[in-house]
Amino acid sequence: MTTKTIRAACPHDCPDTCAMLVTVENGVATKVRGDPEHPTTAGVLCTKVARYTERTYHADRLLHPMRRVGAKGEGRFERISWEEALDTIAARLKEITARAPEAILPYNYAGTMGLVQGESMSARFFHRLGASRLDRTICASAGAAGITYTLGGKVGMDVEQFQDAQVILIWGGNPIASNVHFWMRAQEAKRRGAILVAIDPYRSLTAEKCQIHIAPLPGTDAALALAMMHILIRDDLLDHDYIARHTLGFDELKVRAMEWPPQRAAEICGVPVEQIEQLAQLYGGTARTGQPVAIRLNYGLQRVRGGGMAVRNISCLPALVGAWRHPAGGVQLSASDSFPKNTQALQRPDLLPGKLPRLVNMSTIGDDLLRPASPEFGPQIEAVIVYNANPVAVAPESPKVAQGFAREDLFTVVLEHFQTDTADYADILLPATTQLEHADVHGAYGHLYMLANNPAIEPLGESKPNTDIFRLLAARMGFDDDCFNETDDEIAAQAFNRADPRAAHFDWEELKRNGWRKLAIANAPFANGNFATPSGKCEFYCARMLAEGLDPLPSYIPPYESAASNPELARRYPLAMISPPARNFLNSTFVNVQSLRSTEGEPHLDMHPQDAAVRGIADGDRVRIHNDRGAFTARARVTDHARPGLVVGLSIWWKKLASDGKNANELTSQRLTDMGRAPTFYDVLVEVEKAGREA
Ligand SMILES: Nc1nc2c(c(=O)[nH]1)N[C@H]1C(S)=C(S)[C@@H](COP(=O)(O)OP(=O)(O)OC[C@H]3O[C@@H](n4cnc5c(=O)[nH]c(N)nc54)[C@H](O)[C@@H]3O)O[C@H]1N2
Ligand SMILES: Nc1nc2c(c(=O)[nH]1)N[C@H]1C(S)=C(S)[C@@H](COP(=O)(O)OP(=O)(O)OC[C@H]3O[C@@H](n4cnc5c(=O)[nH]c(N)nc54)[C@H](O)[C@@H]3O)O[C@H]1N2
Ligand code: SF4
Ligand SMILES: [Mo]
Repeated sequence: MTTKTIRAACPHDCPDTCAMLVTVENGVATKVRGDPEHPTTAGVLCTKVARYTERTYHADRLLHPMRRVGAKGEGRFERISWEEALDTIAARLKEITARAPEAILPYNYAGTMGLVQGESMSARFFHRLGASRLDRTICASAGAAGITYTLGGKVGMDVEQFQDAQVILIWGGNPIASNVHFWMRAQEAKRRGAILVAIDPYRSLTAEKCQIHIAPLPGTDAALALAMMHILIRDDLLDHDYIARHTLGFDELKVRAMEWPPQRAAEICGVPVEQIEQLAQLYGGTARTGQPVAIRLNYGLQRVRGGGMAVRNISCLPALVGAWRHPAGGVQLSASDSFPKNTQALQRPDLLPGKLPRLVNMSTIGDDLLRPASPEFGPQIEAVIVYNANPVAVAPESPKVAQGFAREDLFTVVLEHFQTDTADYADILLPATTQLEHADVHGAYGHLYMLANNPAIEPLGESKPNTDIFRLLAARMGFDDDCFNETDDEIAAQAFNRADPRAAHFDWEELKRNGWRKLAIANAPFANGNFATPSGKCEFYCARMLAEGLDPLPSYIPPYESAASNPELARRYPLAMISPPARNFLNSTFVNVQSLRSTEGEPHLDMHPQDAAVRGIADGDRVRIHNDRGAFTARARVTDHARPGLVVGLSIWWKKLASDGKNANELTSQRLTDMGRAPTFYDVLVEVEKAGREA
């Protein structure tokens, strides 16, 4: 028997991007484990990816190309050859391209975060084709815009410093479920005496384990941050020297913050005013004593109308108290802009035609698939090529998304591991390899290491890496540019820009051997300012925002759907619904892995005892959750983990694995955020009623 250990990287859309070791026995991957030597992974994988071999060798893996034989959405397919599949696709794309290349749309997100299988050959292909460009907004673009206006990019604290913080605000995130290697640091900080504060409308697994939990109504965090600024200024808990040297617009900010006495925010957020006072005193008072105060900001709070502004307001706080002076102080939302990715080499935007093709927002795919041709929109979408994504389950206002994909005249190709809700609508379904079967190179958004993923096993069945599939399609389309012949290895070797000092030591051969290498980035990156904003300062006042029609100062933008902002709607639908990640799923990935689905059980809806009582709902009842956009059913869990006025449906379920064939996105809306054109998944009003007799 031959046994070997392969260095790999977890491909999932998770901040932790773990370094993995794969045990391969006689060509079969038998075990994956976390690399004990990698500082952030520390030998630990989450429960989901510890089961990666179960997923890879799952009996339902797609192993050969297929053609749809049933109705769209029905999920009936028959096996065809690669030749036939590729010829069919190329013929259809050629025919459309001859008339209107923009009628073709790629649809992908972060099913894999790999820089090669994620978006390299595919981007080259669609650029060369002149297809519509996809605006990739479904997750993070509101917060990205907010933090970029303020700090200059998605940059901030290093996760490896958090254990030395004295106060950690865990704001809009549930790291026990979604960022466990940060949580390990936060727990260490707690052992060393730190106070952990969760700011989350829901008493999540994480909030339960923090000393302090503040539960604002969804979409109101910007007001909370403004009141914190008010108190910091009122009580002079400020670092005047840091403000004078490294920030822009403090005088204007002061005027704005004075409009936000804590009482005003308390009413908007639905929290006691004392909690806001306590929070600001803890944060500012601790910083005052010279100790590090840190904020782990996460994307949960920016899935609402004012999400970009909320992130911006919170990103201003560290500069006010001089927290950036310390390596364990500041804020981290995402580390992704710390990586000098060589997008030019990977994706070859120079292949785009002279006139830039239109942008189609992935967060409004429902409406856009149903839109006819028009001078504003351009041609109707005639073909969608889906890879690394499952829009029928994850995109907002799912009834419209499904209706769009059900269009008889739409040509849909899906590259997948499994027959997902989206795959059911494919005309041609292509089997893709998993991380164990292909090569890739990774950055991360929650740490500062570059990682290599070496293939551990041969592709299962006839599956192929995304790159191969697009190479083959490029050849059939007659694209003869050299870049379509590059191997995955050659692509990976160009992933990071070595002219940038942060990645000057990037060496693909070395990375493949050793698995991971940290970027060269100073601790306490903003101790002396040097923000990547136009002014080089933390911009409390942001001229670019004014130029783009936004308030240049921190402000509060209320949710679209709340009792305060839309009382008429709230009379019919009085409860706010959020649908954040379930611990055992990763977005909609892993929902079909039996052991993980069994742990989650079935779709649940957490609701407060008061809200349940007035509706005659008891714990364990089946309930129907509905609004004007749609309805789905779930099993009620009556619990004070949900604050009054809030219901929580942990997500993202495969629709077809729920008893009613639906999930929380039946009710979410396609309205977009204040900045970044992002979806508002957690800006939703609903009503809940007891469902009919047990199914
Ligand atoms: N296990 C698991 N891990 C994951 C994922 C997963 O699906 N499952 N998804 C991955 C992805 S794609 C991402 S983007 C990341 C981060 O994904 P996020 O969406 O940030 O998810 P969480 O970290 O779970 O944090 C969400 C928390 O924000 C809270 N929240 C909701 N609305 C508000 C609000 O208005 N204000 C505040 N303060 N809090 C609010 C929710 O109650 C929840 O506890 O996680 C990644 N990791
Ligand atoms: N209601 C609600 N909706 C949400 C959210 C929420 O919190 N609530 N969260 C939102 C967020 S933050 C995000 S990021 C999106 C995520 O949405 P998506 O990016 O669509 O994520 P997944 O649902 O995990 O689907 C990824 C798919 O890619 C496939 N895949 C993985 N690797 C490969 C590969 O190498 N090749 C190919 N061809 N396929 C591969 C997987 O099998 C999986 O089916 O969902 C959003 N939707
Ligand atoms: S999903 Fe996140 S925590 Fe789990 S193994 Fe992957 S990177 Fe690590
Ligand atoms: Mo995400």
